[in-house]
Amino acid sequence: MKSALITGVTGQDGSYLAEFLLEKGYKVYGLRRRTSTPNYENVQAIKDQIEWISGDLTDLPSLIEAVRIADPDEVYNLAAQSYVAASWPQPILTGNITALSVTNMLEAVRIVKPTARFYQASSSEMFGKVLEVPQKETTPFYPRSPYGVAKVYGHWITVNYRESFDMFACSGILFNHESPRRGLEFVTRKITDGVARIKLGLQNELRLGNLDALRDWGFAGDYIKAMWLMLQQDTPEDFVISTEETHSVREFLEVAFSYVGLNYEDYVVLDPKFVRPAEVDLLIGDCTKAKEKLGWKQEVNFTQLVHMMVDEDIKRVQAEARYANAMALS
Ligand code: NDP
Ligand code: GDR
Repeated sequence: MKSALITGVTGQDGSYLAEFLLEKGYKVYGLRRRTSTPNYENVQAIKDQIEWISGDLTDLPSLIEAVRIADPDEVYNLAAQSYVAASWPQPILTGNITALSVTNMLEAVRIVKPTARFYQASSSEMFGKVLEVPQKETTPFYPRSPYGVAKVYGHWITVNYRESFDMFACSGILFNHESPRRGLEFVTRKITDGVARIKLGLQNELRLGNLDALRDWGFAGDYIKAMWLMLQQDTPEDFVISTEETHSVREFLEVAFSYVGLNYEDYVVLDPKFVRPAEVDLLIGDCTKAKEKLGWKQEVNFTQLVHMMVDEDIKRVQAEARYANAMALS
């Protein structure tokens, strides 16, 4: 039985990856950090199948202990301060977790189990300012946020450990990927949650920032398969994972609102609070290398993704409303 250690297992990608690896017969160890109110929402269905290890990405001793306990064949380093907008008000925290802590994780693996295969969650945010379209593995980086800068560090330190210590370490440069488990502050989920609340009469407007930003949006459940495929290769390499299509925030709004018979222009309010100090205007990835070498391909397209997220949010908001009504009557 193979074993895998996942950091960030309670997040969107970690939860899908854990389910995928459990189905493949892996023993899955999940690193969880201490919080005063633990949140297992994404992993509720598999919580008892995960071997939980306490630790924090910023705390090297806890990571050394985690690798010692798990003795993993594969390590997936998904934990991060992953919200770009929060990286301006919290640049040091973002640097500590999203950048420097990648070295903590690599050190823990190098010290305890250097033969383990290591996956680093790199990001299309590293491309930032548009220098080439579409973006691929050889496109230069020009990050536009403290988050993007931190991810560039995480990316290069992973390359460096591969080259310095001959470790099987690789980075997936993943473009935006979404799902019903996406955090509520990210624009896609903010929109689908808003659509559900507006449709059910619980909200009457949706406040957003830049509607012209273009993103290459895929489904998280497809993307975690690429992470696994990268660690099954003969040699460690970095891969872009994307859908090769780009859509604006405005297009996402159109598809989401029209799906429930509404016009987004009647509800969306532009709010400068959500406009960023520097923006990534256009992301579209070329994942030819992944298609050819990994045999990876996306299964869920843009419209299916938006509809899936709206459907799930309507179900969830309805259930919450029913519960609130029942509590009010009891
Ligand atoms: P999420 O924000 O959903 O999950 C982040 C996870 O990291 C959570 O489990 C969180 O734990 C954990 N975490 C944060 N800080 C620490 C810490 N100090 N110690 C231990 N755990 C910590 O992110 P996603 O699942 O969307 O993304 C996974 C990774 O992929 C991230 O590194 C992200 O930056 C990167 N990425 C994501 C893309 C996307 O479109 N989703 C695209 C490209 C890269 P807790 O539950 O306690 O908060
Ligand atoms: P992003 O995702 O920054 O691409 O990072 P996000 O959904 O936050 O923003 C996408 C685009 O939408 C615009 N936008 C808004 N965004 C948010 N969150 N809220 C709003 O109200 C709003 N209005 C407009 C943004 O300006 C931006 O252009 C995600 C994260 O998952 C990262 O961790 C990951 O590395 C990258 O994707 C690839």
